[in-house]
Amino acid sequence: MFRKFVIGDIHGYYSEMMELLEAVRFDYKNNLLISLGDLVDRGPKSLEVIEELRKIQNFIHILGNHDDWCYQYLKYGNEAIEWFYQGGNETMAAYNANPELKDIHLGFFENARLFYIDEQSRLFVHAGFDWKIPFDEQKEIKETLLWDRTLFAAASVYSRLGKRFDEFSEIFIGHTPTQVLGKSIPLHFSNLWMMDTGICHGGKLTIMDIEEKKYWQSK
Ligand SMILES: [Mn+2]
Repeated sequence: MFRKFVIGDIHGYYSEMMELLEAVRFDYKNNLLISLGDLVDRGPKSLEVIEELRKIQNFIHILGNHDDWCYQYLKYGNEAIEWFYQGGNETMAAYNANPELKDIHLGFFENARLFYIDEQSRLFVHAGFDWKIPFDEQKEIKETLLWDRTLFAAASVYSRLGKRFDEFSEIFIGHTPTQVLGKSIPLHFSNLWMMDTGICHGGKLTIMDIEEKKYWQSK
């Protein structure tokens, strides 16, 4: 069976990612994994996370803001000061210790997408989008897709009003940890799923079966 999974922000937590791939018996050849981005920084093994994900045949990488910082570093040597203080320091050090991975990972990041819409009209994006404007008018506005924190707030209002985001059947985002709402499980508001359950904020890492909505979390 072709199973499809979505995983929240991994942030270098390699062991927890492996724990989840094993828990779902992930098939590296025949299953699909969609990452909502922010693979690197903060956790102990950013480069190992990428090395592992490179082995998956059907892997879709949605670019996160941390991934973009890392990409800008690998491509142009940019050492963004805000990145440095949010885990980039350790990631840069890891690349300096493993320079042979720089070009390989640059290629990996170049395959990332700003968003993905599947055949069932589900949207996967790192942070969100401006829900007041049609998606088509903003689908290339990287800043919004990578940094938004208004969509989840709108979704929580929508869920109370019984409204939904009509352009998509479902929306999956990372970026804003569920800890901002006091939870460590994926949150479902209206037709939006918040998948960043805050592994680097005292929470957990989560993987979910996209069709069944069954999810698994790191210990
Ligand atoms: Mn993020």
